[in-house]
This record gives sequence, structure tokens and C-alpha cells, in this order.
Amino acid sequence: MSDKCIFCKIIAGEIPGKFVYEDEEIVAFGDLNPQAPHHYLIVPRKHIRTTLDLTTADNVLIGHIHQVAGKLAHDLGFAEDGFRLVNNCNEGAGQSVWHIHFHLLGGRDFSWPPG
Ligand code: D5M
Repeated sequence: MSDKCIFCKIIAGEIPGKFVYEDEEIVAFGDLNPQAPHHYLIVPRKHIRTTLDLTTADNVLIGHIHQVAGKLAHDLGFAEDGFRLVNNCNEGAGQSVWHIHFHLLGGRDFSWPPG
């Protein structure tokens, strides 16, 4: 846990989050500024700054996040219409919170390439 990290505080229950999923390794909660009808952040409990800080020890964790993303999309009813799972790494890609997270977006059509 990082004392100043907003996602660590949400995970610890120190500030509110609208949780849609949690287990021993990860949590998922609604994004504060939703960019789609469904927009959740899937976040490991372990504080990892960015994708560049992952090690082979995190391989199972990242696989688990992807598996849960699909399960959430299915359970919340937007899997069949398509969804996005997005990780922004570093400022140039739009990362603004320095605790690795995956945006799960669904409930509308998406264009490509992304902005
Ligand atoms: O995504 C960081 C995301 O985190 C951004 O979409 C807003 C969201 N955010 C920031 N603070 C909160 C709280 N308190 N609750 C829920 N969501 C939050 P990035 O890819 O780093 O730009």
C-alpha cells in the first residue's frame, strides 16, 4: 500500500468506491468520470505503479484481471455487443493515477484508432 495513492485508499475503504467486484487479489469499481454507459476500473490490491513495473511474478495476476474483465462484461450484460479493456501507461498515454489499472468500457460502440 502507498499512503498517498487514491486507489490504495479506495481499496482500504478510506474513501468511497462503487465496487462491482472484489476478491483477494483485485477489485473493480465505477470510474469517477465514466466514458461509456459501463466504465469500471479493475485494480490489483497490490500497489504497482505502471505496466512497466510488472515482473514475471505478476503474470498470473494480469491474466486474472483479463479473465475477470470478461466475466464482468458477461455478468453485467454488455459482453456480446463488444467492450474495451484499456491500460494507459505513463502520461503520454493518459495515465493520471499511478497504481496500475485496467479500464473496462462497454455499453456503446467504439471507434478505432483511439484518441
Ligand atoms: O485513469 C484514471 C481514472 O481514475 C480516471 O478515469 C478517473 C478515475 N478516478 C480518479 N479518481 C477516482 C475515484 N476516487 N474513484 C473512481 N475513479 C477515479 P488513467 O488511465 O490513469 O487516466
